[in-house]
Amino acid sequence: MDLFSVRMRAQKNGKHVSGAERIVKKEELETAVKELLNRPKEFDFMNVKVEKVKDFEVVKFNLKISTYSFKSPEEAREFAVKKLTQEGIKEEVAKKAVEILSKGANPKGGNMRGAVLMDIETGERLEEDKERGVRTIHFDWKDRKKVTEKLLKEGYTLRTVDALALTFKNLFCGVVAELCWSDDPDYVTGYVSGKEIGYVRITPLKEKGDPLGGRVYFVSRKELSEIIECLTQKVVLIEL
Ligand code: WAQ
Ligand code: MG
Ligand code: MG
Repeated sequence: MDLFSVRMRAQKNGKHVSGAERIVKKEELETAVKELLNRPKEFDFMNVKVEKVKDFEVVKFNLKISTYSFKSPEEAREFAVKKLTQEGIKEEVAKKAVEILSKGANPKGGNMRGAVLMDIETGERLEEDKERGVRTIHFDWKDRKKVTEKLLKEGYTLRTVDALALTFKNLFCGVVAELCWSDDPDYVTGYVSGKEIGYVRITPLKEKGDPLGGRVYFVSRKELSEIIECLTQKVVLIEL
């Protein structure tokens, strides 16, 4: 089967506003390009890159999904730390991750484009470029349409659809656990994930109106280069 990766990134006034990827068969290319073209509401620059996929792996999604609601971000963040410790992350390391995201993970202020890589032993940040971080790319649902219909019907959101696939690729690549909440000021549900705990949706991980968000990938330092290579190079199609 010939597959193509279609990646889109759009900017407005020099600022990133939207980005997404689809991995599709040749006959679905036109639809995918159109869909991505229409994704950003406004933009003044767009780059659409189409590449033939050389190697790919199909993996079966096998995380349980759960949702927990709290009265405040403080309680929700405490719960996130507790779940991360159930995945084997030390409490002080998990707390440090929450603190980094809550202050804005970019050392220059605000958000990063990609994720923080955090040493599970020491809590040190291991990503080389701390403004950009590491971006997980080259993953998609094998049957995105079917998965989207199913998850929306079950009450999940389009963000869940994308985040589930992203975090599943992360865990497949050797990331031990992940902490995430959105940079969208209106989207306050985030998650922690891991092979044991599954995909744990937690709301509200921040106050409404807060523009800060990000991702922390907990990794073992000795696997760092393999993990980064997998996250950025390996093409993974996920079957629900
Ligand atoms: N790879 C690594 N990090 C990324 C990527 C990527 N491909 N895309 C985004 N990030 C980082 C970046 O720092 C963003 O600022 C941050 O994550 C948040 O990104 O209801 O929408 O796209 O099931 O705003 C969770 C869904 C949604 C919870 C998270 O994140 C649910 C979301 P956003
Ligand atoms: Mg996004
Ligand atoms: Mg966002």
